[in-house]
Amino acid sequence: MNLPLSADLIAERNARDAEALADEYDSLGRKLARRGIAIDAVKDRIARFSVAVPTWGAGRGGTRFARFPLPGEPTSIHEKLEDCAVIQQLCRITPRVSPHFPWDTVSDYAALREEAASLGLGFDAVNSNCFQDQPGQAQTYATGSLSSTVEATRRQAVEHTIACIEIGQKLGSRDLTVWVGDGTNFPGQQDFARSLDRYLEAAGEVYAALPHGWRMLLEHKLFEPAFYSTVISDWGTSILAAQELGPKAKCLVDLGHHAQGVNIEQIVARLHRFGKLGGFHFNDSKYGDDDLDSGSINPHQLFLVFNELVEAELNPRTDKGDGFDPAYMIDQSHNVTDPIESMLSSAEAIAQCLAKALLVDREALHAAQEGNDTMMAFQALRGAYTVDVSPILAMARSEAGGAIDVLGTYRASKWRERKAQERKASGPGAGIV
Ligand SMILES: [Mn+2]
Repeated sequence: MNLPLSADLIAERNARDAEALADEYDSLGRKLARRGIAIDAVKDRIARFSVAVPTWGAGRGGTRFARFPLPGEPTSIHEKLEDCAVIQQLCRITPRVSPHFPWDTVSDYAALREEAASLGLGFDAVNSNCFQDQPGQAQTYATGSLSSTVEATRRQAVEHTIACIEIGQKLGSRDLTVWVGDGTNFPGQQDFARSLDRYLEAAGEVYAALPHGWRMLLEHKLFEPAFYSTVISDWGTSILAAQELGPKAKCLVDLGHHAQGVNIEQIVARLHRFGKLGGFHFNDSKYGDDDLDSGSINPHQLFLVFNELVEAELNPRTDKGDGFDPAYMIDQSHNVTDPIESMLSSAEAIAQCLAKALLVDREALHAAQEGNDTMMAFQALRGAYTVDVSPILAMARSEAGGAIDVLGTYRASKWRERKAQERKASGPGAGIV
């Protein structure tokens, strides 16, 4: 192992915080025991939880107006892995990275896999890129990709996506996430039915190339970059496409890819009901974006999503050929913060919502639901949501070798300041939007 941060620094900082944590953990343990909940069981479940981080999230994002580079941000897959290893070393629940091609292209993927392993990391779902043109590319994606009216463009998109699967096999991935920006900006621009037909035919070729044990995760998005219609626009289109493609095709829900006010926790329950919940991308939004840090705007919604995920885990749809193994990933754009700090803060917010969902008195909830006792059903959720679970997360982290105070320890490491001296500067256009 070649971990980026000093284990001594983490141990030294933890020693300072350990007594206060033990006190808070014991106090919370007594409170939960009075409710019949064993705090150690919750902590053990949190210790088993993990969420992937995307390689592109390690760099500063931007908007279509500007990107503000951060001194010391990573500019290569190797530096991105290093930063992802810092996140994992501190928080201990982000052991896998999700790569994106061609952004993360290297000549030797076996070596990249070893490099990641030496940093304590593995690889999660591979992501294709059929939404921007690359230098030297034969066909443009301006007409769409898998659904383009141009046959040669569809072929190029299929071949690229299959190439991503082949890279993923070398990296140890088991999932392919497919998001395409295909859609239109004007009424009448394309035929709704024919564009979906073309998508399904091309996606079917990708599906046919899936190796044994692989899943194809279809990520829908309501709008952007297309602003009038999107081919895979919502969970309804997504599940129809997944059902048409076959059992290895599942739906991936990105928290920010819906119309405002849509009940996303209900979508989670619906997809699971039909054995089609394949993954979840975490972020938050205030208006119509998918860019803000997880839990920064509406942590209660995140809790309600986790409440459904915990229900789903307790009730796997084996009858639908589906257990419960969703691919979780943080997917947000860090425009004005240090991406490492944002992902540490987001991983914490995500795990907090899982911990709170684990505290829900399911027996009381189900009894109230069956008895039509609306207020007590709601109180079963509220009673869990209002608990401060941070001592559980901190204890799980520190027992796994992570930091009790992740942000304080990260800042004390002066990682970014050191990297600003060592790494070459990134340009204003080098980021991911
Ligand atoms: Mn996403």
